[in-house]
Amino acid sequence: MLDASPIRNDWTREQAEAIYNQPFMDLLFQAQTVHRQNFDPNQVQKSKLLSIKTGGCAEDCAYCSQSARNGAQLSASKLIEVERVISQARKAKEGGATRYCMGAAWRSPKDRDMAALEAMVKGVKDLGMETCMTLGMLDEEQVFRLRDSGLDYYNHNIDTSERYYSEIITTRTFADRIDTLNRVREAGIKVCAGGIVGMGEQQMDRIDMMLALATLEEHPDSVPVNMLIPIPDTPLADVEQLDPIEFVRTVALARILMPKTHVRLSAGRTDMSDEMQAMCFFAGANSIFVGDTLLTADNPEEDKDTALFARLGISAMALGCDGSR
Ligand code: SAM
Ligand code: DTB
Ligand code: SF4
Repeated sequence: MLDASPIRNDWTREQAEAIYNQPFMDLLFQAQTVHRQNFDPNQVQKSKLLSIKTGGCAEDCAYCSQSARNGAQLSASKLIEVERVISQARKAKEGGATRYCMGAAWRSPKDRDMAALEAMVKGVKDLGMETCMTLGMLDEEQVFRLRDSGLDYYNHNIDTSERYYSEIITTRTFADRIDTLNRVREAGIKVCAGGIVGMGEQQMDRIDMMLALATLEEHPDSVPVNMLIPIPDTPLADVEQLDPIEFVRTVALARILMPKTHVRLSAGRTDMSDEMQAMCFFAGANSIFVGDTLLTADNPEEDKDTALFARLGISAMALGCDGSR
């Protein structure tokens, strides 16, 4: 087994492969050891998502219910009102969420939307919550405007390996994604970047995706690991289901390569047993999305997560306790 190591941005493919492919018990033990060196293993952070603009997206992401180019029958909405966002955020806070993530089905925001987006960030921040947005690609001015209105985190996923990227999305490149991530980080907004597994990729793609994140100039503050939710009428609707152990290996690799990062067990929990989720927490996941809807897809009901936390003796991470970086 490789030694638990300090923060490194120079991981090699060989090292990542060796970590990923070691016997499962050794991998879990290493991941849990790194986890305990950096976090309270019995605390999990709760974020809540809200879709502020749904459907009709110009991009062709093969997994997504919101692409206008996919066959999924989701009608396009307009950007929702600022007041509605703030009242939903208030409810999420009452339910124990500390971070509020607002997502829009855009390739990138239009300048005419910026004032409303800024007001959303300010309003949610005034509730005492951490703010996060995911709006697609951003130019420098948009990054500065969001930062100046108080945006704490920006979510922008690389989704898969550079090699597999063009099989999944053709309307933008892997490099476009990295450009936005660099702009966000350079402006001082914390980066949330992860991806999806179970899209028919090879093991090497899962390893390379985590390697790409772990060799960015700085590790992302949060890495969401999504299990594909197959959406009817999208190109990935019938993709073969991934072995769950491969998913856990991917979570463990994220934890070991990026010791101080919040690894979020994101989409796909509805189809995971309590035991599978417990294994992901043991492998170093320490954040989830709560509430019965993600952006458009189902997520476990609040009661189910409360029962899961009680079963496992897990408590919700308080605001500020996750600021370990
Ligand atoms: N349009 C923006 C963008 O793509 O950056 C923000 C919203 S987009 C829906 C946010 C992320 O959700 C995607 O990058 C992808 O990782 C994840 N996602 C979307 N559909 C998914 C699905 N069916 N299963 C798992 N994850 C999904
Ligand atoms: C992320 O990595 N997962 C979240 C969040 N970032 C925006 C989104 C999951 C979306 C799942 C499919 C849906 O709800 O449409
Ligand atoms: Fe649009 Fe984002 Fe869905 Fe891609 S993932 S189609 S960019 S909403």
